[in-house]
Amino acid sequence: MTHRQPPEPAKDTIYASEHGQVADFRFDDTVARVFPDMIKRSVPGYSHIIGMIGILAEQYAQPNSRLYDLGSSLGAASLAMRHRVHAPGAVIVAVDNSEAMLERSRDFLESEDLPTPVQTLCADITSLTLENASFVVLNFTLQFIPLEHRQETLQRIYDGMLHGAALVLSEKLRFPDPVQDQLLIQHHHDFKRANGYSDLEISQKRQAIERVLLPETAEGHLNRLKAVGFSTATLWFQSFNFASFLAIK
Ligand code: GEK
Repeated sequence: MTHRQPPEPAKDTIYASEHGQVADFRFDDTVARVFPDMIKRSVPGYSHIIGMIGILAEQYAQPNSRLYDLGSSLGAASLAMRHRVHAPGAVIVAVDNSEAMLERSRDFLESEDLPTPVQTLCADITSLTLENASFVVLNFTLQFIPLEHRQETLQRIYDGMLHGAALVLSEKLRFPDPVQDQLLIQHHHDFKRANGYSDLEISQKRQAIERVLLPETAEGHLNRLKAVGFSTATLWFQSFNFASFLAIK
């Protein structure tokens, strides 16, 4: 069988030159083209979280169930799941509302021959009905959903999950103490600088993202997870102001 070749990863230089008026960040084709480089150089712990998603998916996948990757971008989490999930009849569903992202993700997802199939779906997760889900991933996606839709979106996700199913929720965080908040923002910027981003790139990206990525506190996330019904919700990973939670139905 012949497989699609994944495209060569391109370097993220989107904010390297002066933009004048910096437009709000969008997941368009320009972003999709450089996304693997962008996310690895911008999110501390990203590769670690992706690896752990594979390990967790293997544990929670139930036979004949669905594993959802919500806001799947280029399918990194779906691919990590695909490598480790062997439950018979399990299907991975990768959902994103950016057709540019989904189109590119197909190149990555179809480049390997593995037993668990992946379906891609172009849909808005705020109105998605999940069914028969044993494992759900929201890896840095909820942070882009308007605040007023987050509880309803999580409730819908919870309602589509099987008993004993797990949700991995990864998010950029803010901290109630302004000193702690500033400290971790500063060290996140040190991380980006160490990965080759200039001060201009860091500052323009910050302007582009501040109206579209609205971080909440860890306590806010844990309270909401409990409020929608999860029996257990815990922080399992944190690196500076980036964290991941595990919640069990
Ligand atoms: C990864 N999880 O590599 N419905 C569906 N998708 C959405 C919505 C929505 N309402 N809003 C945003 N997205 C990935 C990384 S990136 C995180 C996730 C980041 C999608 C959006 O198109 C983008 O692909 C993704 O959520 C967020 O593990 O760029 O920081």
